[in-house]
Amino acid sequence: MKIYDRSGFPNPARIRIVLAEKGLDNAVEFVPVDLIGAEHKQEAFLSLNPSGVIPLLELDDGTLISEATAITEYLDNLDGNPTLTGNSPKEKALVHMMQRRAEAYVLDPIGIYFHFGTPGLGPSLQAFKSPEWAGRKEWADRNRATVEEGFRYFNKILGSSDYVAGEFFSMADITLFAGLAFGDAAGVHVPEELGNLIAWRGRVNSLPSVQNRSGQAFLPEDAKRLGF
Ligand SMILES: N[C@@H](CCC(=O)N[C@@H](CS)C(=O)NCC(=O)O)C(=O)O
Repeated sequence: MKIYDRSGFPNPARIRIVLAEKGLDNAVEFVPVDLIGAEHKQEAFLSLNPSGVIPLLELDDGTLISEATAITEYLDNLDGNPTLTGNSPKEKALVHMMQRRAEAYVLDPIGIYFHFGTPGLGPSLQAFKSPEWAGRKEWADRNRATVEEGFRYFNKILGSSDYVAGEFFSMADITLFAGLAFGDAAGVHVPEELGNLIAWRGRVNSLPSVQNRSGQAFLPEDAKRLGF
């Protein structure tokens, strides 16, 4: 298997955590994609993934799977013992629902804020992601407000369960964790008063799969270069 990704970025890091959780670190070859140079917006990459984003999984038979959730489902089911996407029908439904909320309330809008409200990954990519237009700042601010509301929502959820979709670590936690890391890189931090969310983040951060995601940290080199 090959995974097209970029060291240190939040969505690829979701898959690094999954690989570590499932003991599959050595089963994949990583193919680096130059996001800052907009390699993923060129025809060669778009022919593999028309969405123009990473991560992208390529199986040995040539099958291409994009979307972190779809890749996670595939990897989680390979050993016949899905631990991250739910085992029973009820667990599967709850993980799916909460992971989608983590994307919709936090990870996706933080991505929009990052690209529309900050210099993003620099001029080469901004030309594709966020061309100049009058409503740009307002769109960024609206998405930032969605993220801040999302933080409060998950703080409430985590007041009555240890993890986002119940009492076990799942794909929903991975999505939210990536969202918080992306938020930090974009300057949207979890407020101190959201104690449940902060405590949960500490618990997730200490998991071996998160500590040891193939030596990757979130946004380190590129974030520094861009001055975050
Ligand atoms: N919904 C996608 C989101 C993937 C995504 O946005 N990846 C980022 C990297 S963290 C990316 O490729 N950004 C570059 C761009 O949007 O041009 C998924 O779950 O895989």
